[in-house]
Amino acid sequence: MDLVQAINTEAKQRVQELRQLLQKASYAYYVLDSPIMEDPVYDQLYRELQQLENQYPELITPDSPTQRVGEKPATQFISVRHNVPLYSLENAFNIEELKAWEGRWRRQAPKVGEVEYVCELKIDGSALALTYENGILTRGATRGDGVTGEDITQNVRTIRSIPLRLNLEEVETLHATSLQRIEVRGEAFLPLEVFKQINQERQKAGETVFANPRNAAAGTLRQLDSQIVARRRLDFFAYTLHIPGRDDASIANTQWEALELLQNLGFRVNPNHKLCPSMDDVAQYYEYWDTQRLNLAYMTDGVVVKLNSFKLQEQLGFTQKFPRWAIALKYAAEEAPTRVENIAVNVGRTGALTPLAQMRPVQLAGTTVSRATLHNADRIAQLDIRIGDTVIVRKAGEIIPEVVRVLKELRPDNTQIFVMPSHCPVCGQPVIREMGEAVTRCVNASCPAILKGAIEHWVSRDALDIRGMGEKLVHQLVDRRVVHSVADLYSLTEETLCELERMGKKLAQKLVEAIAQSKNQPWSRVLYGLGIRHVGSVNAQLLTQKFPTVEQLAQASSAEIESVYGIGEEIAQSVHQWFDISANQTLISRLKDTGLQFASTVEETQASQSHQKFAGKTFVITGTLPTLKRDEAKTFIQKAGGKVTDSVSKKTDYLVVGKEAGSKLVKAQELGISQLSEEQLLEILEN
Ligand code: 1X8
Repeated sequence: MDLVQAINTEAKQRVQELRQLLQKASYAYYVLDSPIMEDPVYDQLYRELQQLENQYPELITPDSPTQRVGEKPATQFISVRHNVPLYSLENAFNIEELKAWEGRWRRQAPKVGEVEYVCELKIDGSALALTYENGILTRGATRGDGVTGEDITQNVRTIRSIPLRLNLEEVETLHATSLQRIEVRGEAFLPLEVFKQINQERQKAGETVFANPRNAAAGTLRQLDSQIVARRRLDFFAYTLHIPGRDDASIANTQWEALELLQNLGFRVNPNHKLCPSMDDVAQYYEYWDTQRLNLAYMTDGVVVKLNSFKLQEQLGFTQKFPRWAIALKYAAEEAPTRVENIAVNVGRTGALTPLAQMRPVQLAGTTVSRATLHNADRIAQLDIRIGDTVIVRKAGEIIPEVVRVLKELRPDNTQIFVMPSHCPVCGQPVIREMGEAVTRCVNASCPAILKGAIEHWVSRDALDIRGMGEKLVHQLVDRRVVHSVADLYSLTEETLCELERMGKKLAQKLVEAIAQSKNQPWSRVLYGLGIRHVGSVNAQLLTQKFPTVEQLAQASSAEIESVYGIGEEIAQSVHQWFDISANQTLISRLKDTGLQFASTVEETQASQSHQKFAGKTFVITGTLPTLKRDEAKTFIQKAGGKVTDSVSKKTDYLVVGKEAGSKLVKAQELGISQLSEEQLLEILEN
């Protein structure tokens, strides 16, 4: 062997070694979510591999970690035919429809007795078909119309949780079979955080925003430049395994086994799948995830229910469009089209003018929606919404409905463009819009709209909780000029109230009593009730814990306020400025004279402290906890006032450790950070 050959052999060995190391590290990080290597170490090994490959280009293989990001953007995508079509799923929207589906498949397979179902979360992303030959990723294609899709292999390679090389040896040995060619299907998706970030960037750049994570994922996958795709941090959950030309089920007999196999091959499989021996279990899973899905880092719009047995799946087969052995059990639609009939302008308690779309009523997430906020003039211009347009409205979780986009293709000729008024629609005074601000405001301190809003907020449930003081009553009090400030509520008499519409002696008496009762509400509620910008009820509690009297808070500097755990600069400034305004000082002094609470009692201070067991403490969670999901543990800690971060540092107070903890545990040990088991964590919280 001559010298050149010897060097080559040495380089070849090192290249192989580096690839193995990098592949393991990447798998631990992206699939197992438990890193085994520090980032700088990974980067160094990666650079070493890159250098060797530059030097010996003949050593480059398609499964090398350096091949994840391609050099040249594609000019177009090539159409490819799927070996096995990618079917879509039939939808059911409730348990009755699910039971009807069971009835249908049972009629087709009358001899079948009890069965098992596998429930999986339906991911709001974009389906991919991946082909592996001899364990190497050779093709990644979009779903397309289900029969033909587009070859987007270059982009698929950038998804870190998709293995470029499968862990074949172990699986083949275990099953005594060879997997020359397999096809894996799954969902590529954008984590919600990435989705939001992309939209923020697009909005800043004046580009149109993606309506949902599915569109964003699909749009990203069809990017011609794979460098852009790599930056978008797509992720992937695998859910179907096909072995073309072999249906003897020798390697997996059930969907449950297939999911395990996919995991063993090196794929990320969504951990929330469940084996359900009855329809009741399926219903329970569906209900559980209806609320829990809101805590996930990605969007789900339903549950996929599949018959577990491959034999039964085969027996049932497919209709023209769908498999008969699976169904998507969807959660109530949160988006729907409707028509904008008018755009009104609402003036809130901060004086902000908010344009409101008045729409033809539609059913959304189980409620009727006829109004949606349009936020401000910029948003209207950006979406280009006109009166008469057909729009898509969305209602997500607790949030008020909003217009997501305009269906421009349905725009009639006679639409009207909306113009923000130059005068407050309530008090008639000129409005202002400050430089660099999106919001138009009425700045007339005695604007009835602002006063009404302030009083409604003051009497609301989380503030002073004055029962019986509804919107209509507040409006009358302001419109008849009986009340000019929240302080005036405390001099209302039964006689004055009795002069109002629909007010009897009994009701008036009750109201006066409720108003008097509110004087016993704690300082934190009073502070919240003042309606200072950015001071919600949680912030009010944080502030009153640190500043037990109004004097202490009023005299605090911005920096002192900001030093409260959980209070940021914007909030601190807003509070400081509020107390600087003389009209507000007068208000405080008048309210104090009525006997309202502007200081915490000793009991309150103690109670709030014992309530907030983890106040000021920072936690990191690592490994798999025995019973709690990570998000659940996180919520528990946050509710007790703690903060949960992703990486261990000197600032970490506790590491919550589960099974198969990786580098975080090592680092915590190095730094001497206290560890807690799930059991210990729960014990502290319960005591
Ligand atoms: C679509 C999806 C499936 C699954 C999850 N998310 C989806 N969007 C799953 O089976 N876990 S299956 C599927 C289809 O067959 N069209």
